[in-house]
This record gives sequence, C-alpha cells and structure tokens, in this order.
Amino acid sequence: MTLEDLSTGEWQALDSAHHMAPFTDYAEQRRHGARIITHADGHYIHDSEGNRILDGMAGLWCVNVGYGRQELVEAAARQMTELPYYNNFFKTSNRPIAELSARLAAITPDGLNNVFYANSGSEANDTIIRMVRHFWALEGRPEKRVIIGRDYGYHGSTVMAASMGGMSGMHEQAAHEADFEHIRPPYGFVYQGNQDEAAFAANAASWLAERIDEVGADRVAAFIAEPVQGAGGVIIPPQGYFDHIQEICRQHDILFIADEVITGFGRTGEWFASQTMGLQPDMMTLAKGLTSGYVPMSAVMVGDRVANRLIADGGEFYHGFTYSGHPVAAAVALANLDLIEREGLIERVRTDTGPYLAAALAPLADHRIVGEVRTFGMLAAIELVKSGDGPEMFADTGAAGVICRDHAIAGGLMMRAVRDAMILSPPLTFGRNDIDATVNMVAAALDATADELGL
Ligand code: PXG
Repeated sequence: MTLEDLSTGEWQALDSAHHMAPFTDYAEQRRHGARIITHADGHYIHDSEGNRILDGMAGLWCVNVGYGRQELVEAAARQMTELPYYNNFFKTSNRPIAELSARLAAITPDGLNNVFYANSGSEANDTIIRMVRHFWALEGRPEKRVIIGRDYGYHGSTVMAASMGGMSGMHEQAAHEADFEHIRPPYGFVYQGNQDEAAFAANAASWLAERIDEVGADRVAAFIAEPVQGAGGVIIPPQGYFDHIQEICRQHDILFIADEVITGFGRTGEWFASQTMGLQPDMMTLAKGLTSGYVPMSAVMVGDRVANRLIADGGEFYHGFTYSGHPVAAAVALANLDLIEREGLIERVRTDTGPYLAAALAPLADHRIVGEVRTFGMLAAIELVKSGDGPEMFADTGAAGVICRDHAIAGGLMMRAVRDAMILSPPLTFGRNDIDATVNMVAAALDATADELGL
C-alpha cells in the first residue's frame, strides 16, 4: 500500500488495531491514534497530514548525521549485495566487522581494545552484566555480583537492563531483579541547594561510597553511569563528580562502566563523553549514533582487564545473538564514521554549534516558567517551574512538560519532555540557523504553555 491508499485516520486505525508500540499507553493509542511519520530529509520529519517538523531529538537521540544520507544507504545496499548475512558464531567473521572493531578500538579511550556486538543498547547492557559476573567468577570472587546504578538512569528495557536502570515505573512492571542497587544522581537542580559545585560533586559521589559500605565492597561488581543522563532528563554532573566516582571505584576494586549510548559519537564534542570528561571506564556501552540509527547495532567496548581475563581463562563465553556483528550494520557504521570524520562534525560541535546552542538557549532561563537551562555539547534541558524566581516546581510533575511538548510539536519542533524538563538532542549536523529556529520555537512553546497554565 502507498500512503495515498488510505487516509491518516485509516492508517491510524490499522496501526492501533494491531501494533503495540513501545512505551505506549494502549488505551490512549487506540483513542487518539499515532502520528504517522512518512519520510524524513535533512533535519526534518514529515507526517501523513503534511506537517514538516524540525527534529530536535535526532529521532530518539540517534540520528547524529541527519536523514537522507545516501552514503549510508549505498553502504547498506553494497553490503547486502555482497554478503547480506552470515553469523559470527563457530569461528567465522566478516570483513566489515573486523574493520569496524579496529576503528572502534582506535577512537574509544585507551585500554578499550575489544568489542562485543549486539543489536540494541539493552542487549549490550545485558551482555555487560553477564560479562562482569563471569569476570569476577574467573577472578575467584563470584560473590561480587551487585551492580550499582542511579535513579533516573536508563540502560534499556530488557529485564536486566531495566533492573540496572533507575526508572521506578519500569521496576514496578516486573523489572526489578535482585543484586541491583541505585543511588541518587548528581542532579544539581534538585539536590545541590546552596552547595558550591565542588562541594556538590564530592557530596554526590559520597552517595556511592556510602552505598558500597552498606552493601559491602566484596559484593559489589560494578558501578554503571551515563556520563550525562539522557532519558532521565539530561542530568549533567558537576565538574569533578566522576573524578571522585572513579577514585571510589578504584579504592574498592569495583569496575566502572560508562553507558555512552546517547553521549557517544560526537554528541559532547569528542568521540565519547569519556574523553570530554576524562573518564577511563573498564567497559563502555555503545549504540544509537554508532549507525546514526539507520540500522540497529550496539556494541560493548571491553577494557583490557576484563578482556584479558576472559581471553586467558574464560573458556567459551556462552552468549551471543543471531545478528551479533551483522555485516550490513557494520558497513553502515563504517560509512557513518567516515561521514562524521569527513564533515568534521565532532570539532564543529566542540568549537561552534555546542557553544552556540548554549548561548542561544541561555536567555530562556529568564522566562517566567523556566527554572534552569543546562547544556552539554548537543544536549540540552530546560526545567519548567511554576515560578522562575524561586524556583517553585509544579506539584503535578510532568503535566506541564507534556503541554509544552505538544505546543512545540504543533509549532513545528519535535522535542521531548522528561518530567517537567524539556529536552533537546538534535542531529550533529544542525547549523546555527537550525539552532536559531529551534530556540524561537522553544520560546513560543514556553509562552503558549505559560498562557495555558495561566502563569
Ligand atoms: N542506554 C542508554 C543510555 C540509553 O539512552 C539504552 C541504553 C537502551 O538502548 P535500546 O537500543 O535498547 O533502546 C538507551 C536507550 C527516551 C528513550 O525516552 C531513550 C532511550 C530509549 C527509549 C526511549 O528518551 N535510550
């Protein structure tokens, strides 16, 4: 069927009659129908009603190089013609995956030299949990099983990844396995009070030390953190936080895992936020920007300590997916990395568009319903509050965020609301003009939200 064969209403009815979409209230989906996205080009998505919407979220934090990049399409077509699929089990491999592994080892921080592939961030994080436990067992310390994460942390939707994450709603729906602990995130807007940045950094890191003491360091396998928490609301740690965190992990012989699914591939102005922040993780989760979302692919970067132990005396690692190291995904990833390099996107974020985004959004902090604006590279959050001078938060958390998001979309900008924080994570190809357009639409959405709420 082509788009013209059915009306939008008919497409919506067809969709909601059979499709159970992710993170969706199904009663609501059936009542209202989904927005049917028909195509995308550059920085815009288009829907079946003819709306053209500037994509301030790069899909779902992933389309780093923007839409319609023929290089990626051609790389996929070429690889599908040559070798659309073969597995990497049973001592076989393929050329694109060998090449990609070397590329990833080269661009990730020193000491991360081996790669395990999966298809989603969730699977990559599940893989990390299995590898970490296997590692400690091989070290003769099988009781080191507990992994500490953070409230509002997002590591995926499989049972284990959701248990490791800190989303309470997910825990309540049968994703709360044993041996996962959560500490408060370094969420300055909520927890900093009148501490200065250095004091808050030390204080927030002490929450990890305290939890390790409570659980017992001999039981703690690893600490996992997104360098900037994305789905949790673009929570940016205070300067120095991760220096303390890494020191605490070293002291207690606990592995440090950086989940760079959102922060990877240029979003923070370096290949990885670990480089921007000076982190030396033992393992790293990659997905999303690895292929700019054109095809699914994720990866676990395995540090030398863990990899060498598994290689030396791990025996067979009984773990893997049919599509681990898929040749088409690898070919697209390679073309994507080429494109990021050729267009200098990382340097552009670091020296031009990242600082420009920060400067362009900063004045919105004075808006009457804005409590804080924060940015890090091409990530931004705007905290809505009932009163900007206070700031006084909304009692009904999340309601204002949804109102503002709906105004933004109606005005032509796709953005996301997390609680009452408005989120931006645009393609890294965004130029100054796209940023200007974004900021104008955000400002209009803020005005409309304040008016609707009578503030
Ligand atoms: N880690 C991080 C840091 C993520 O952001 C995952 C792991 C899981 O990846 P997969 O590919 O399994 O989805 C993610 C995914 C949101 C939202 O609402 C964010 C994600 C996924 C779905 C929704 O912002 N991030």
